[in-house]
Amino acid sequence: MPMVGPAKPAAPQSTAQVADEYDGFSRYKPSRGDNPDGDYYCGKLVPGFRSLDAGPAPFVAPDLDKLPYVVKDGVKEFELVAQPVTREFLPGIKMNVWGFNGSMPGPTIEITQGDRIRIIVHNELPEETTVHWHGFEMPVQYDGSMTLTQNPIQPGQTYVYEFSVHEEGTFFYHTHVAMQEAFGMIGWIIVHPRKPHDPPVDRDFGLLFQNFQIQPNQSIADSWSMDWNWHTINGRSGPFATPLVVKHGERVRVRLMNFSPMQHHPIHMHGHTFWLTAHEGARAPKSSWIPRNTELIAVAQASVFEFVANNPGDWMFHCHMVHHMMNHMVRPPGPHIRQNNNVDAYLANLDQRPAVDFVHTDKGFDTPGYPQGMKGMKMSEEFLQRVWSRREVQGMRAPWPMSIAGLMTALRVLPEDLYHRVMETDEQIPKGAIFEEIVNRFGDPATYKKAPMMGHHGSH
Ligand SMILES: [Cu+2]
Repeated sequence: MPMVGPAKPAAPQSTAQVADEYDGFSRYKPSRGDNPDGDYYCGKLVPGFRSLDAGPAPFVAPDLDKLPYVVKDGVKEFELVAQPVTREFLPGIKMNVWGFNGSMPGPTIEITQGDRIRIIVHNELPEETTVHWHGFEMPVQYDGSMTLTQNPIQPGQTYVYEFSVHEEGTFFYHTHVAMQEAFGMIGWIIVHPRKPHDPPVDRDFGLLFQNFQIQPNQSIADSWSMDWNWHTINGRSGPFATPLVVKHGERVRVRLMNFSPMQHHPIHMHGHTFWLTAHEGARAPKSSWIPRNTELIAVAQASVFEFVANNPGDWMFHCHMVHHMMNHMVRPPGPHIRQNNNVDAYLANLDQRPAVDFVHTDKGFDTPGYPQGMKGMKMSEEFLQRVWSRREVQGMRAPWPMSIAGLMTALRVLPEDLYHRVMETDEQIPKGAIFEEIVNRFGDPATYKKAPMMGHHGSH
């Protein structure tokens, strides 16, 4: 018998009004639950508001489109075009990468367990390719492993893949040519279960993490590189990666996937504890779920977690590697120690090397290698206008774009009325207004200091 979510309790207006609903756990306030072996500990089986009968919540990968299909003879037929594409990592910063159907990552394929799918792949690359359907248990001839299982698809040629999907879970498609993978040729394949998972979630998000090495003034990745200086989530870098916006009290699923060439990502979410419910291949039995706030995702792995959004606010959601929290990093040119000293005399007289003068007056050099004089990310008027142009960021604190870069985004947990203002109206919301209202209701307004109104651009 399908389980139905409980009647929705009235949304509280402050922490003081919130009661426990589930053995010490509340969907409306930070809480833990009383028994680590209980069903509701850290919200483990607290259902969303969506009924199971409504089917799975639609999958949302911010900043990516879905691939349309037509049904022919009971088969869902998709068309993928492998091609060079331009992707705007940050406003005005367009990179020449490779992807599918004009997008990097490619558009999302969203299907249901039991579907039979046909994917017609056109190769518009200047070289051979194949497409692999990562994780599927299919007839080997459609596996897309270059030369091992099929002849390469030549430039200008088409190849048809067709198979039935008996699995459910988080999958992806990607080229099976290594250097093409480093150029970004990847896309989601989400397979919803025939019988929706219990407990039901209200939201189902996907974040796909990638790295690229792109030298200054270049727009093409160096796929030979062992180092990485550009980082994208669903093909955009923070603060251009669009935040996840949910309603206070909802049950939320997030699927994380790492398609970086060589680096893993410890992904950390602030303000909540989540349950790891699945990895790339399948749902995990509930007895094996693990509560965490940081999850390490290795290359080509996916992790799926669920949580109850019981803590209102704008929360950081990011890779914790320090070099993955910035962008377009380059080694600053020029001397690091002998600042303002010319080394010509030293080099011209190597026999009688003049003594090296390590005397410095800049306190910064007391700590080797720091500060490095890294140039801050340039945020022009146009850049900030684009960042603020999306409804998902309305009412955030004015300087938020300064703190979210590279593999960083935000999770916004908004009480229903504030969610309505941000996501469902075209109201002009002043910068910081939504955040301040959350502090007023759930925080400590007496000690809150508003942000300096930097970056007021455009109408907001
Ligand atoms: Cu990382």
